[in-house]
Amino acid sequence: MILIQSKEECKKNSTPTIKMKQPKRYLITSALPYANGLKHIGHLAGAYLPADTYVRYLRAKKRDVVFVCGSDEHGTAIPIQAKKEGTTPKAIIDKYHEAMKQDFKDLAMSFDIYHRTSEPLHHETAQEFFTQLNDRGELEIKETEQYFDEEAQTFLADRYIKGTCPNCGSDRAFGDQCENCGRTLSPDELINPVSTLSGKTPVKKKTSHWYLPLGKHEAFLRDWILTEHKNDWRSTVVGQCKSWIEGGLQSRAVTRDLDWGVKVPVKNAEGKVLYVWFDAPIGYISATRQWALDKGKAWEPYWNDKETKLVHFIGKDNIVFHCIIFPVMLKLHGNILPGNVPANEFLNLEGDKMSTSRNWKLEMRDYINDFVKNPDGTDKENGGGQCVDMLRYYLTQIAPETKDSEFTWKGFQDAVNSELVAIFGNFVNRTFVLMHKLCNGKVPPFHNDLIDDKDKELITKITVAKETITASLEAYRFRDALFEIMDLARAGNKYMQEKEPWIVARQATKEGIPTPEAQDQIDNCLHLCLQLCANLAILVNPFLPFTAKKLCHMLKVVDKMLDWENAGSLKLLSVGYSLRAPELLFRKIEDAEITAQVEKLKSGLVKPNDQFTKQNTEMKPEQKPVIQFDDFAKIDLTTGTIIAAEKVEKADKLLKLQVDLGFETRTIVSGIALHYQPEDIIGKQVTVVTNLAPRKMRGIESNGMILMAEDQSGKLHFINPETLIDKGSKVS
Ligand code: B3M
Ligand code: ZN
Repeated sequence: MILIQSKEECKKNSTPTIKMKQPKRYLITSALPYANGLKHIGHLAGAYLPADTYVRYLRAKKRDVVFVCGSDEHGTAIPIQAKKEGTTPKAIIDKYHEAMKQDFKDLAMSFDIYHRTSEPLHHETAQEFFTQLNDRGELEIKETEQYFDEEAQTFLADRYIKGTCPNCGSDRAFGDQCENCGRTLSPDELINPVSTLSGKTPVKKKTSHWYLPLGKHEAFLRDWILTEHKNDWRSTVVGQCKSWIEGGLQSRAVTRDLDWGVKVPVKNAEGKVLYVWFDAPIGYISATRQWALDKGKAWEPYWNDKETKLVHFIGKDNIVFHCIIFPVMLKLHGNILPGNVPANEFLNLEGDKMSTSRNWKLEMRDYINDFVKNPDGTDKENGGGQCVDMLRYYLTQIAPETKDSEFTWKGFQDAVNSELVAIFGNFVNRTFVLMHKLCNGKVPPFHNDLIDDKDKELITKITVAKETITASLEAYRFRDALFEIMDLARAGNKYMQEKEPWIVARQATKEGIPTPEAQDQIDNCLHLCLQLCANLAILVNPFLPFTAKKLCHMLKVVDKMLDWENAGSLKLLSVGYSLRAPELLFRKIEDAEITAQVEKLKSGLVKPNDQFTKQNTEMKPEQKPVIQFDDFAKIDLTTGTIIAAEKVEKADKLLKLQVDLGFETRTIVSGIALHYQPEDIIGKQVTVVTNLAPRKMRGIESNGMILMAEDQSGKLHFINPETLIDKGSKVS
C-alpha cells in the first residue's frame, strides 16, 4: 500500500526553502558553567536545552556533529566560593563539577563530552594558544598599578576588595560591583578600600600584564559581524556587538595576578595566570581534543577546516566574549570562526529576576528531586523521562529567544495539562485505543480510492509541517518549531473528531459488525492517524527524546525510524503490522503540586533588604533579658573545621561530627541532619561553644555546640568567619 501525494499539492502548500550548501561537520558548544554552584533553569533554557535540541536534530539528520561542554573551573568565582564554604578551591570544583554533570545527565543533555578546565590537557591547550599569540607579537605588555595586600603578599582581584560604594554609600561594595545598588565599579572607585583577605587597607603596586589589542581588529569585526552576519545572526546579538564596537574597542588584559588558574607560560611570570575569559573558551577546544582522544578521531578539522560549522549556545551576558574577544583570538590563532552564536535573553521566575543571592531561583536539581528521580537515583513512580520532557517542553515553549521571558508554575501546569496531555497525549492515546478496538490492534490498510478532502488536508499538513519545522530549526527558532509540532497534533485531533470512526463503527453495522464500507472508512482514518503518530515521534524527538522513544516502543519500530529524512512520509508503518497497547505519555500536573512549588519558592526568598543592614521592626525576633559583659565572657567560642560527619542511627535530625579545633578534635552531636548532608559539610569552618558541659545524645557524648542561625524559612546556616581563618581562633 503506497500513498502518493501529487507533486502540485506538495508544492502549493510548502514554504519555499532556500537550498544552502550543508556544512561538512558541526561543532556545537554550550557555555561552560562555573563550577561554583548548582545551575538553575534559566541557565538550562539559555545555553543547554536549545543546543541539545539542535544537536539531536543534526544527529537525526545523520550529520557529523560533536557537542561539547564542561565545567569552567577557573576565575575568582572559585576561590571565593571555597572561602564561603570554608574549604579549598579544588574541593569546590570537584564537588560542583560532578553535581552539574549529573544534573545535565538527568535532564538528558546529550553532550559528546562534558570536560573540565582543570584537566592538564586544557592547561596545555590554553598555554599553547597564549604562547602562539605572544610569540607572534599579537599581545601587548603593559605596566599598571594595582591594589596589593601587603600582609597576604598578593595582588587583589577586584572581588577581593571591599569598600564604600561611591553611588549609594553602602559599605558592602566590591571592587567590581556594588551588591546593594548593582552598579559596576572598578577598584579605584571604592571609598576606603579594604582587602577581604587580611582586612587591611591595600597599597598600590606596579604590575605587568598581557593585553589583547581589540582596537586593531575593529575593521575585521565590523566586516564580519555587522556586514556578513547582519541578517543570519539574531538581531539582539548583532545589536550588542554593534554597541561594543561603536563604543570603542579597548585592549583587554588577558592575564591576572592570582594563584588559581592556568599559569602564564612565560619565564618570570610567577603568580600570574591567564584571565578566566581567555582560557574558558579555549576549553571548547580542549574538550574537543579529549573527545577525539577518547574516540580515536582527529580533532583538528573541527577547529581548522572552513567546512565546519561552529555554533556557540550562550546566554546574553556572554555575547561580547563569544562574538568579539574569542573570535579575535581564533582568527589570530588560525582557527575557524563561529558560524552563529544564538544567544538567549534571560528567563525570569514568577515575576522577578532569578537570583542566587536572593535565592529566587529554581535549580535544575530541585526540579529533578521534586519531579524526576528518587534520592537513590531511580525514577519516581510518576516521574522519570516524562517529567524531563515536560520541563523541556515548557522551557522551549517560553524560550527567551528574542526577549526576556518568564517561567511560572501555572504556565508550566497549563503547558503540560492543556497541551501535552490534552492535545499530544490525547491524540496518540485515542489513535491507539481505537486501532485496538476497531482494527484488531493492527495497522489498517489505506484505500486510495476512498481518499477525501479531509484526508488530503491532513496529508498536506504532515508534509508541510516537516518543511516548516526544518526551516525553523535551521534558523534556531525552537519555539516556532515546537509550536508547529503541537499544531500538527492539534490537526490530528481535529481530523479524528471530524471523521468520528467510533460513530461510523456504531451506525453502519450489520449484525453488530461494521459493514465493509464502514470498515474501509475506519481503516483510512486510523491508518492516517497512525502514520501521523509516527511522524510526530520523528519531529518531536529533538525536543522530547523520552516521548519519541516511548512512541517507537508503542509503534514497535526501531530508533532508526526517527531519522529526520523519514519525516513527512506516509509509509512509515506497514499495513497489517500489530502494535502495542498505548502507554501514558504525560501525566497531569495537579494544583497541589503547583501551590507547593510556589510556596517553597516564596519561603526560601531572601529579601533584598535582609542582606544588608536595613531594619525591619516587624520581623524583630523575641529578645532575651539584657546580660552583663561578664555573663557573655563566660562562654568560650572557638573556630574549628568539620573533618568527619555521619548520620546518627535512628535520629533523623542528628549528625555526629568530628571538629578539629587545632589544639584538639571534638565529637559534637548537632541537630542539622535535615539541612545538610554529611558529605557536604566536610571541610566547613564553624564556630563552636567549647566550654559547654558534655551532654549525651542517643548514647553519644557531645562535647560542644556549633553555632547556627535559623532563617525565616526555618533553614539552619553555619555561622562562620567571612574568610577562612586559623582553626582554634577565639571568637569574642
Ligand atoms: N563560565 C560564565 C557563565 O557561566 C562562564 C562561561 C564560559 S563559556 C566559555 O556565565
Ligand atoms: Zn551601591
